[in-house]
Amino acid sequence: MFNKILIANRGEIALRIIRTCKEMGIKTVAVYSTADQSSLHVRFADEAVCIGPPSGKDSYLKMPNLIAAAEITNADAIHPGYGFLSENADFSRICAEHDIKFIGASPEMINSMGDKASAKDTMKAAGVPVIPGSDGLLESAEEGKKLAAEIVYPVIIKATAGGGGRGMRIINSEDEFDNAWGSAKAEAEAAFGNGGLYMEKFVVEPRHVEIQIAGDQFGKACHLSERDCSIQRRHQKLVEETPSPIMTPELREKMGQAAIQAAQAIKYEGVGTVEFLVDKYNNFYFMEMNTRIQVEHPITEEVTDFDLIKEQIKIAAGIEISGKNYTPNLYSMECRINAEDPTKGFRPSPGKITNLHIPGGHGVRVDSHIYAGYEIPPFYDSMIAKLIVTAQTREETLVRMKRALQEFVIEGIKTTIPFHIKLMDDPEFKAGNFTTAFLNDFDFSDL
Ligand code: MV4
Repeated sequence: MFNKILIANRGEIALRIIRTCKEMGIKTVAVYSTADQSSLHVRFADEAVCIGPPSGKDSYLKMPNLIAAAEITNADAIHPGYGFLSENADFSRICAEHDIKFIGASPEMINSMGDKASAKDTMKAAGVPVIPGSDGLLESAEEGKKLAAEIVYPVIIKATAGGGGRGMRIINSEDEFDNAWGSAKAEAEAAFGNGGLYMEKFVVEPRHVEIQIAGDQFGKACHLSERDCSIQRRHQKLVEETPSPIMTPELREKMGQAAIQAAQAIKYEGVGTVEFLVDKYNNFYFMEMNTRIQVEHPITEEVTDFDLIKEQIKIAAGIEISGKNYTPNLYSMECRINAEDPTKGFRPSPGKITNLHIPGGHGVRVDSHIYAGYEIPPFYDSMIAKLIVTAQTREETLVRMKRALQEFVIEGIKTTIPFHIKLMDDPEFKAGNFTTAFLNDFDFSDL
């Protein structure tokens, strides 16, 4: 087992990792930018190293500083959390070259899933359902138009280096094609330095359902059931829940097996997530695979009683997993509390938290790094807390979530709490009746 883990991250996830390390008897090193000097991850780690100025690219993304911090503190592993360098193949390789275990995917695994068109080819070859479309990249707009006529509009073109919706265009008819092609290509070139595009049939109003998987160094893989992440705004998830309201034992068995096939096709080691789009007939299709711990992992922990960070560390240390698949018999939901003003287009609202009350009680978990008097810096992600509620049924979960949201007091800044309170009363949401398009016509003005 590792002796000391350096956590190459900040905020709630850095704290989350420190907590598990403490329970496992592993020493911890925090790294921090000058903007995070008074953060809780710095206080709760055994050691802390300042790695640079506020900007992420000069601190949490600065590989030489992170490696130097690990070397001077004698850390034998690095946990990257999510975001930052968690899916950076170069960083994974550089850690290995310095004899530091990267608690995450190998450079090969990251690369094989990072190029979306080739990831899709790999999955198709492994027997995982994929959305009908181009075989790999499109050579030209002409080729695209020919294919679109065959697969029938609407179609979607996506950047192979993309993710989070960038370099993506929905095309409803041939007369829109050339414009969409040109702007998607330019956007992909600018954002990723890679203008490669591929095409798919556009699935109208899908659900986003992802399967949590784990694979070990012995070729064993299992799934830990699903999370429904359809409640998103501009590709930012706001609420996640498990089980998915659309799930049945049969569908879970099929999606779970597909996710395990996906993991085994790339000999996946570690915990990961296979994302699927699900259409209104419950057909499901591979979308992307994430080779990191995700923000929404706690809801899976709540219903399976696994500590997913502990599983990551154990797998990285070469310990075998049980290999058992999980069917939950509890409900869990997460609301992301962001320092944003939902009535002003979710614009960031950094600043000082002047007064704070964190909710508690049965079935309530809050993963957060905030405290009364904490100053939220403007340089990073605006998520400041995850409110995770667990109960025996979805109905009880919604009631408990609303109660916990009403108990949550964060003064001095704007947050997404009023949005979540309104959502818990929405009849369609309460009925489990929603797709990724749900928030497109949600009224955020009266919160
Ligand atoms: C799609 C799609 C419909 N049809 N692909 C959005 C981000 C990127 N990861 C893939 N995305 C989508 N791909 C086909 N063929 C709809 C989306 C999509 C979406 C997917 C998941 C969650 C929210 C979304 C919001 C808008 C569009």
